[in-house]
Amino acid sequence: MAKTVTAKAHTNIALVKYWGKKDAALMIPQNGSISLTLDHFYTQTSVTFDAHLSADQVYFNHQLLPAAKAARISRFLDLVRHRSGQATFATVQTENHVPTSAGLASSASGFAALAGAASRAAGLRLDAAGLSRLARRGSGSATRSIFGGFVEWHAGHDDQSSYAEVLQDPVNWDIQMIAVVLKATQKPISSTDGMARVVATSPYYPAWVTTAETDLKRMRQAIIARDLTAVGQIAETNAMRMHALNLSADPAFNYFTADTLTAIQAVSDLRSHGINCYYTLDAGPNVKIICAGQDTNVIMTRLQQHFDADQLIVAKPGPGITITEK
Ligand code: 2P0
Repeated sequence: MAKTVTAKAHTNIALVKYWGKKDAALMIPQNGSISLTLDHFYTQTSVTFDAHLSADQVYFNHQLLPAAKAARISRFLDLVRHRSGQATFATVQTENHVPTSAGLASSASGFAALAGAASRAAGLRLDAAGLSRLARRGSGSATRSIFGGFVEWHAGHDDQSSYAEVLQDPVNWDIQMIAVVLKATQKPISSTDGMARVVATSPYYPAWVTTAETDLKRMRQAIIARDLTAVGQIAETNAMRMHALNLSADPAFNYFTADTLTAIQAVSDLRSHGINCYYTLDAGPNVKIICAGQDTNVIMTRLQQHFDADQLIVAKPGPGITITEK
């Protein structure tokens, strides 16, 4: 009997962002990044290599995906087959507990879980850094979702040197994110294409790489000091600089909707009333608010002037990947 391996990986939100590749084939980023893994959003994926199959079968939330939609997963499985000397196709069952394609980084938890399940099912025994390197080949942000808590992805310069590690886990101080889940319109451009356009055309890109280095240094210190204000300020500025790259690309693009700007304004208002909260934004309309648990009620009350309660999700720091065999 072929063995089935199941992995569960949580999503992460970058506080210092990855936005640009140095090497698209190997997924080597232009700069390092730092993230917080969240407990609320995760992907659970089971992989079984099966000699009876004539093609990979990928089920997403119990629906069989057409080959075209499963192509990125099959390419990733090819990499695992190549490394393990495995020649057979696989059944992949994925359940996503992340709003898909809404800027809540489902590719991060998705490829981290796939890397964990597929590598173990194929007989590879990778340590955490090895898993992180493998997940990177699926999607850059997945590099970080192997680990829990605060995580840093070292940019590196080749396959071996580009991987993530834990900065702080468990996170035993009061920091959380409130995700404001906004109506997802059609994404204007994928992350992969958006960042490639920015690297190729934004005149500000060299400044991004330089300031990211400074942000990484300051963010590491802020995390060690358990300084919510510093974490929030650095993250907010870094996020807006990332989005400024998009606005300065040729042709320009952005991921904001009117609701995004409403949520940003609400955070600024709260702050002017003495509430210590900050926002970050990824490749989608959603706003993630960095704050302390003790301020949850006041922030929720303010946001509910504009948004429904079910659009507001409180997420605490979450764990690293778990892998089980049966
Ligand atoms: C991040 N994002 O650091 C950045 C910030 C979104 C904004 O990584 O091309 O799906 O698969 O490596 O990882 C989202 O892009 O892109 C992302 P690929 P990915 O979290």
